[in-house]
Amino acid sequence: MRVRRTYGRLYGAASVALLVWCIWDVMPTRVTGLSSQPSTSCPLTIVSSDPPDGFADVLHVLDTAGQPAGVTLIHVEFAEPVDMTPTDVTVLSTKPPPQVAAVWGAGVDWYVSLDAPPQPGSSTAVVFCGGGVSVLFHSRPGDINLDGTADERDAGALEAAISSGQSEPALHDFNRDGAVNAGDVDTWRAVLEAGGFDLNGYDVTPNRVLCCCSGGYCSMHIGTACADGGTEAACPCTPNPCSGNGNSS
Ligand SMILES: [Ca+2]
Ligand SMILES: [Ca+2]
Repeated sequence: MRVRRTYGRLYGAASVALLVWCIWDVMPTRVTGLSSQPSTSCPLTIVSSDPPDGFADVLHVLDTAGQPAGVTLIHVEFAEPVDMTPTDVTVLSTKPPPQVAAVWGAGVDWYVSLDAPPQPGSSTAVVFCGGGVSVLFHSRPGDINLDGTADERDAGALEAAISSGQSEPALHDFNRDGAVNAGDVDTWRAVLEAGGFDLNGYDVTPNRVLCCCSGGYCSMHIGTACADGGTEAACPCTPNPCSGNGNSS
């Protein structure tokens, strides 16, 4: 991932020293998604994303053709133009994660496509800069009112959204057919009766991207705490925040 810099014009003979500085500084800044690699700190800031950070996908896990459905395309707007490749992007999930299928874009606008939707009930993060910045989203099928349980209250919330004219396809098009109507309630009930919801007890909010120190090395996790005795460190993992903190090997 290389951060582009823009420089102003150089003025007069006294600019020689400034020119030398510019040539030095225009060298690409390498910031990778790999943990524990010597690098600079993360220079990126995410201005916005689609889905937005924290988004919960509550729709059916299958599309109208019966194929797995969910978030497979993430658009990120950075504050500063960058260049990147798929190796600069990491996907973390609380269940076996999808893989990065492609990364494309230019300037501040970049897209990441996944090879499959995140698994139902999982929380997933698309991570840049070794954990420095990320977009976190959740799969919570059926939990229309986002209270952590799929039950009759969700059918009521869906019906209320439709009857009030307050429905939004991203939040209420449960059967993913492009329209929000009674068919979504029918599909929701059919899935419930078939025992298709398996997310009771999941919470939408607590998972986050963690940078964890173990044996002097930093690795990224998603969850509520570091696993396997690791201790939480400040993200990103590059440069390694774990050396010299008592965990160094
Ligand atoms: Ca609910
Ligand atoms: Ca629909």
